[in-house]
Amino acid sequence: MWLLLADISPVPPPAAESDLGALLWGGGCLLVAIFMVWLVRRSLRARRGPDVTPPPQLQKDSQELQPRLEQKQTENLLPKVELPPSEQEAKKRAELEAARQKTAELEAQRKATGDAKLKEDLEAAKKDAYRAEKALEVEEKERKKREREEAERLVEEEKKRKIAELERLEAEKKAAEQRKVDAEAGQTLAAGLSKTKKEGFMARLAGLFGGGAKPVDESVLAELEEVLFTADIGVKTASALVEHAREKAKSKSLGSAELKGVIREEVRRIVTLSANHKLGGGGPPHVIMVVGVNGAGKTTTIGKLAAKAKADGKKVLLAAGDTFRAAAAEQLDVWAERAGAELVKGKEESDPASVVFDAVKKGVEAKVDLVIADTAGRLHTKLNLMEELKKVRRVIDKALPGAPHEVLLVLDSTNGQNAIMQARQFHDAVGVTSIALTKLDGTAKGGVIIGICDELKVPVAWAGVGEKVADLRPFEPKEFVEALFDD
Ligand SMILES: Nc1nc2c(ncn2[C@@H]2O[C@H](COP(=O)(O)OP(=O)(O)OP(=O)(O)O)[C@@H](O)[C@H]2O)c(=O)[nH]1
Ligand SMILES: [Mg+2]
Repeated sequence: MWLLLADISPVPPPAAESDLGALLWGGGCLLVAIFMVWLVRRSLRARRGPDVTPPPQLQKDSQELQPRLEQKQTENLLPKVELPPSEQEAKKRAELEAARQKTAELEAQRKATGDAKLKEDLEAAKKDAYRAEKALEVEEKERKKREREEAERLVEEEKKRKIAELERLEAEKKAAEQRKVDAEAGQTLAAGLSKTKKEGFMARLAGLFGGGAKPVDESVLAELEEVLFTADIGVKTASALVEHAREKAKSKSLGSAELKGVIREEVRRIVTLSANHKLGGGGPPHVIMVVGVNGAGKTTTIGKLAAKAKADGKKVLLAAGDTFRAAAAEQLDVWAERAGAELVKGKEESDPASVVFDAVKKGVEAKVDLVIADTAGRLHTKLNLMEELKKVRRVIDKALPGAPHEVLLVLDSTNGQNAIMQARQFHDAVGVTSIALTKLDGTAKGGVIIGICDELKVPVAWAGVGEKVADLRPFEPKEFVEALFDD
């Protein structure tokens, strides 16, 4: 150190022989050293920032305060619960009031009479009042504890409710996704029409169109007429198609392949009617009344539509308006459960109109998006089916003015031309707005679609191509024409 200071000191050390000078020089160096150490410590502290360590007593206080602070914070989050005082608390309060009253009376007596003997009684009464006060405090504390427990229980209950709600929403989302997957996994319209194409009139037309460049003369047109008249498209539509082909052949010479193009184009024009596949648009709720003869596939179609609407995230309610068969409501119940829809049903043989009325009312109240009403296909009383259906329609309008927004007629395509006849009857009675043609998968009579569209000008909205939920396809004219005419 000595050597170091000697090195850095700007003043050379005094001569060794001067003791006083050496002492002064040493002291000066020491002061410089102390000053430098102080400077270094100061700059270090400045870099570390101020020392904020609280004094020990303060530390202890804050440790004790922490849990109380946390408790206070949780208490602030708890709902306010006020319980009535227990019997015991009420008793203690009455005792305290009595003791206080007695004290006040004795004090007043003593003041008025100056009776020194009352002093002892007064002391005893004050003690009683003090004891009663303490006992009441214990009871009040108990009540506060119970209130806190109740508040905690309510919070816990709310938490559980929210978790259950989240789980329910999650399950519903999953079910909807599953339904969407199922809906997309069904048979295509082309697969459903394969019998019509391979075995029906289309197979015979294919033979006719396969003549290549051979000109379309009267014999070809006669053959076309014969095929179309025996197809299930109805006489009127068949005649119109032949007439159209004849006109075309007159104006310019046609080859067989061109004849196919002419018929294809005319069929496309006939079946292109605007249909609603949204299962919505009216209301809310959008109300669909489903009609059709027994066995046509009404209930099955309703189940499939409900599953579709649910997959689109809609809230759906089904009305079991076929009250004439106990099994009908049960069947719809199964479909409702499968689709995740609500069901309103009445007693067997109860008035179908009243069941449907209740269902529409309930749909409005419950703010559902879609109500689909099933109806009977046959009545085993003397009642007239069409009159009964008209009544149901009127009643729906009473329950929700402007409803039903759709009257969907379900037709069994295996009935061929009979289906066209049925369609006309239902249309006259209840004003059909769209058609679901079922069982296309099991028949070669798919051409009936052309006849229905042509004669009624009512769009075929849905095509049933199998029994599974997914086997109901929105009927697309372009897809239909391609399925029938394209190789
Ligand atoms: N293959 C096939 N079968 C179908 C289709 N649609 C319905 N079905 C079947 O047709 C039968 C009758 O269907 P339902 O839905 O009970 O007919 P409904 O019109 O309600 O009959 P009722 O209640 O008696 O008036 C059932 O066995 C269905 O599975 C379809 O598109 N393809
Ligand atoms: Mg049914």
